[in-house]
Amino acid sequence: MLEDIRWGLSQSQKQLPSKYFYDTRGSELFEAITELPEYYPTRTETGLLKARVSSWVTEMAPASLVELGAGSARKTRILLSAMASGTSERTYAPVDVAGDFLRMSTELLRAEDPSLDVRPQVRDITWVLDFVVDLPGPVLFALLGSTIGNFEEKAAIKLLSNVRSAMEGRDLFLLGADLRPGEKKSIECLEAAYNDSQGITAAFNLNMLGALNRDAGTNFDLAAFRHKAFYNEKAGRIEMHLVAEDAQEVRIPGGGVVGIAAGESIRTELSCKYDKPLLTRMLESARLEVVKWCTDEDGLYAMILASPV
Ligand code: AVJ
Repeated sequence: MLEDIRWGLSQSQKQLPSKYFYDTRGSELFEAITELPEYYPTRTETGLLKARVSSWVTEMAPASLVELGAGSARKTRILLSAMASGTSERTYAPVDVAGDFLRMSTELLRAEDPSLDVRPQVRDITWVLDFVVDLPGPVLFALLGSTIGNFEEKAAIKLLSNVRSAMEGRDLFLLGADLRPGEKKSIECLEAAYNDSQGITAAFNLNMLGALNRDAGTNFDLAAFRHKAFYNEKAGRIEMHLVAEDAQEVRIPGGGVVGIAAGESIRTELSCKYDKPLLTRMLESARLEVVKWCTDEDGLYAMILASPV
């Protein structure tokens, strides 16, 4: 963690890894974001899962579901019930860095359905998925919520390749991806999703500094930073920043003091947006092939099912 902070704050565009958003408070704030009127991705994806994807899953009849970045696993229930109509014994392996949150949702799922074999994996989703060898197949891998958007293209392809390496012939990969502005989707709609009127996204963004102060021993002054989020059209991504209102000095335990100038920002998140050619190309680079594709009627969001090449 200290190494990440030290490295990130020494870059010309200061940055911090977005995985540090998700302490318990951060995970709760993210849950609140998913229910905001401006934040369309969650409800759009949920709609697509129910209307389109569940029939794909039923057809495939997977025995196991590996969910990368499972969070509260709320949308997972749609996939699990689609699986149930195909097989009687189901295994669910949620993978997430947010350990407490993962344990909580695991308990809930076990209580709801004692026949479900839940095998939580507390780890970074970019790590090797070596636990998959023990799961009954076929395995459905899922990366929902446009979590892939947090990775720049090269890293995203690496993540996809990592999933691909864990896959066998009949396994499938389900990807949810937020789309770029287009004919029907405006930049305003996209930017509003990251600048909600209740300030929940701002609180989520600032919470990272609180988490770092507590867990890494830094001394960021939370009151001195302001939330900023905008669409970078050239790069095809939303960027979230924390802008220093005035000059700051931040102590990094064992790493000295870093100066932040008035008006300077720390980038806390990239949320990359896609279109079909881009996603197809990225999947192909990871030796995955698109077998199904769908979007909502407003062209906001896409779901893709891919198989190993
Ligand atoms: C969980 C990475 C998909 O990029 O939309 C929501 C995180 N950040 N609001 C996203 C997020 C600000 C979210 N992802």
